[in-house]
Amino acid sequence: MRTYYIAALALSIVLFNACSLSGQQKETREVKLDKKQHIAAFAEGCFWCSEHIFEELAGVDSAVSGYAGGHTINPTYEEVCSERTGHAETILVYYNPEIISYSQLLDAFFNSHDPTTKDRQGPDVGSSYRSAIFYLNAEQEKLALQAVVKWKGAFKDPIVTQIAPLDKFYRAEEYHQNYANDNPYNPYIRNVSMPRFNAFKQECKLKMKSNN
Ligand code: MHO
Repeated sequence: MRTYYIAALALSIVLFNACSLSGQQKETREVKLDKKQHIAAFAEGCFWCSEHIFEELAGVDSAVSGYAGGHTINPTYEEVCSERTGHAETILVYYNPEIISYSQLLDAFFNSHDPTTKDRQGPDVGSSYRSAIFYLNAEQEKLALQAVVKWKGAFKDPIVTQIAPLDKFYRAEEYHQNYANDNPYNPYIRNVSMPRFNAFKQECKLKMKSNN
């Protein structure tokens, strides 16, 4: 009886550990930031739009939609939309500095949204849609502050962009990745994202992938 009890206890410990481990692995969407890679993090409203815009720039290897700047762990899209987690819809931009510099990415950032509307971008309202530059190091912080000075004359109202260190970045759910390309007939993509994308392509002087 005693042997049976010990065996049952051992089995339940093994099962408990296996379950909690797989749960953790499945649930964590925090992106480990590789110091060897060149990465920028920007929030400028809906990430469906910003991911699409930045991926169009020559020198950008990829952009990932996710959440940054909040205070909860592993937020879901619904939690972020509730405006109770403090996160902003953010993209991580992986870029090649031999083709595009961080300063040029900052130019693309200020050229692709309205940084003067607090907690709002176009039709989307709430702090999850705020304008923010999440810097990864002191050099990026310095360049971001310089970019605000450079761009302030371009807008009628003061720039309200938050400039803060990137603490954690959580990858958004997979259906949010490449959303604009995968859902061209979605009314939001047609009526909000595409006009924003086309205006950016027209105004931005940087080299685009499709113009190569
Ligand atoms: N208001 C839009 C925003 C999408 S975006 C990913 C929507 O709910 O469809 O925040």
